[in-house]
Amino acid sequence: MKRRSFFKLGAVAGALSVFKPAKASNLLSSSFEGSAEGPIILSTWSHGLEANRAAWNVLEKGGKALDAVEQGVKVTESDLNNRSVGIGGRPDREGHVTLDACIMDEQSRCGSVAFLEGIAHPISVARAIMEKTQHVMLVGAGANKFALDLGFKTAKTPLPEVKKDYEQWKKENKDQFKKPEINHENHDTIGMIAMDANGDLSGACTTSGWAYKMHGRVGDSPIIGAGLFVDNEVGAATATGMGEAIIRIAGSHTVVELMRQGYSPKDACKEAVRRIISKHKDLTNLQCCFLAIDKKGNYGSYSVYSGFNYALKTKSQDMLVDSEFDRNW
Ligand code: SD4
Repeated sequence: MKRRSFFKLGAVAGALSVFKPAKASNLLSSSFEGSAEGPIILSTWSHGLEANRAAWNVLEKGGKALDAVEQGVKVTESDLNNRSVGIGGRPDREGHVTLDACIMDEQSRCGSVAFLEGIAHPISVARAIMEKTQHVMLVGAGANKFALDLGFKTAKTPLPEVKKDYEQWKKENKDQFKKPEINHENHDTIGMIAMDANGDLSGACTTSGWAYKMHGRVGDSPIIGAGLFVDNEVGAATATGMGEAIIRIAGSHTVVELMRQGYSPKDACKEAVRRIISKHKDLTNLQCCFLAIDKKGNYGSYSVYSGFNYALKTKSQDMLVDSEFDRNW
């Protein structure tokens, strides 16, 4: 089936969502947010714009989506000013910056790393686990040893300025078990999904996770099926936001399976958000966002609260799109 050409409903929905504090579902009746021909890259949040451009350098030369997503999210991992991806990230409650990442390709091969410390590119460690071991996931000391054995670049974390913020946070937060806060101020995981010129899909997701989390906590981002899922027959999805809620509904896998059943990417994301909302009595600060693409190049997103946006890159587009959402903050 021929792919439809892009139309700017996503941008229109975004503009409306800025000006009208109503449920976005009331604003746009189309079940499609957008559609593109040829290679396409989608990634979460505004840092995705720069990441997408690096990924595009791979795809425009006819490269594979797998290489594109790895190169793309590495840009964000390298950004020392980014406080929730890579080695510039914020630490857990005990002062450790623990990094989570995963990658998945068109053959359903996948690699994942969690609770990794002091390694500059968790996404490449995840890829090495996928390509060089019989396993899918390595965590903690074993993952660190694996990365060091392969000669991965190291870094001292937390960065001095991040440590200063952490010391301040400790003074102000004596109650270590206070309710988590993931809102429009403190989110930044990058999830990237891409389709190459061959029509093959891959995805990558990388984060330092929820700032000041419990030591040992792992979120959705490195969990295949939660923070990321790719099925080359159907589509790909990634997630950002409160990892615990996303894991509970196996979020990204749910989105891909809904697309298999015929849901558009946007409607699949919306249904995943509906499930999250229905399973939580208290939605305070419970932001969760999904972003998806199908095999025809249709894409869409949906979030619990307003404020989520994603970066889109195609041959003719390089833009940030505001997601539709269920409720305003
Ligand atoms: C986590 N999902 O560790 C990540 C955090 C995130 O936007 O995406 N924040 O739960």
